Amino acid sequence: MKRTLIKETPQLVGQTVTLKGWVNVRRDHGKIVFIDLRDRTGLVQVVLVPELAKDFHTEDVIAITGIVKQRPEKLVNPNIETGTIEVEAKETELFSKAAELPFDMGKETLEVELPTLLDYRSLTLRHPKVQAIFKVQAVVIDAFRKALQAKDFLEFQAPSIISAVPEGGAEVFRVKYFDHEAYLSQSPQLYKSLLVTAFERVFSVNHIYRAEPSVTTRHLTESTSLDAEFGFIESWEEVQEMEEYVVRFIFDEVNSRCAKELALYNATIPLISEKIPVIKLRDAQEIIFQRTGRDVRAEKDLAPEDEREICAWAKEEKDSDLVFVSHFLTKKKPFYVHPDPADPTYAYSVDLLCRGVEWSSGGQRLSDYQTIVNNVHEWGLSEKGIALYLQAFKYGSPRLGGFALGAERITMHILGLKNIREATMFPRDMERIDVRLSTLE
Ligand code: AMO
Repeated sequence: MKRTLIKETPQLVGQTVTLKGWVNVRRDHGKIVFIDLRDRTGLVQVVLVPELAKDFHTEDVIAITGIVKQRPEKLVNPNIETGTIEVEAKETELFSKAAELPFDMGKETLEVELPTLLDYRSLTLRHPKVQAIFKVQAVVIDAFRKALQAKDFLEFQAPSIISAVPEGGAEVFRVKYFDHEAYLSQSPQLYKSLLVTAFERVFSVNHIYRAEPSVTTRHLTESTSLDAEFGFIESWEEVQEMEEYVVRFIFDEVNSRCAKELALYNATIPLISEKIPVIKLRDAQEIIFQRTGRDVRAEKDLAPEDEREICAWAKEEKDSDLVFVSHFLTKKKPFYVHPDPADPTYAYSVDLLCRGVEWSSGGQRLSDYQTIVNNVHEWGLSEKGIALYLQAFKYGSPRLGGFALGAERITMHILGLKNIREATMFPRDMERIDVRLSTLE
């Protein structure tokens, strides 16, 4: 019989259907057995006589043919979408038997520690609450694409094996690439900027690699970067405005497409005021000093606790979970950033912070060929090493800028997850590289 998807069952009362999926939970009540069956579209309660329920247990893959029955009012389960019905089994079939489980998969929340969650990834990714994370992430990435396509940006595929290090030298993975020195890309930065000189507006969804030598709750060595870059801007504020538009778009999409997933985590979309506040680094540091007495006013960057404090300020004073911090120190930024002509110590750079953590960096880039060349020398880089980038500006470039958002950080903070690894299917960090999925001895 043709397969019916679980989400369709409430519309099929009185009809015979065949459902295929995994046993989520089994409950034995003497002469009657209940199985919550799961497929990619949801959960449904199936009622069986013990002979049909056989020895099916959690994660067995089965088929059930039965009649969809309306549940009496007092037995309606408001917690599942199919809660108004149940399926009375007439026939069952076992497709695949699951081995004994290492932990209880039937609970609403998987009660395992992070290492177990990741060591058993093939199994834990089946849990509905774990799946919700990646459904939200898929919508975040899809919304990023849609937002930029609507503004006429072209998607490009960024290379991962590169020979230049755009974001500074410390955190790179070296790759032995035939007779060349190569790296895993820290960022598609140089490619996206040079592509603006050809296509005006580009974006990419790509992996970036950072040899982060520490284990934190917000750093991965391989993460998903949502990069955008565009030309003919009048000022760095246009970059920040485009980013604000994209973030609003993402929030709207997650809100309208992920209600069920947000509810599982008791999560709400970050509060976004009519206009996300924008504040310069030095002003942010002054505010931190005024609020906490901690004097960070001469620091070259924001420390994690500063980011938390400035987010707390935005929430309290501006009714916003998000805040842009601009004008970081030019010398702390890569060679391509555009200094503010009014005070070149500071750059036309802008980070977006949300719920205590940096979500993105961006800003206006240098576009004058000779200025870039001078900077390359000043930053101690090799002109030959980035000749392809320089070529783009040598032959004419509009004024340009862009930004990059971290997909895992967005997912993590929308759902209130404690560790970025939870928002990554197969996280890479100093200690983890799936040795159990390795062909190396
Ligand atoms: P940046 O280095 O700030 O900027 O990276 C942009 C965003 O990417 C995410 N991110 C990470 N997420 C998890 N683990 C990591 N190790 C990690 N590194 C980065 C963060 C961060 O805000 N070229 C610039 C972007 C630009 O100017 O357009 C860049 O790479 O969310």
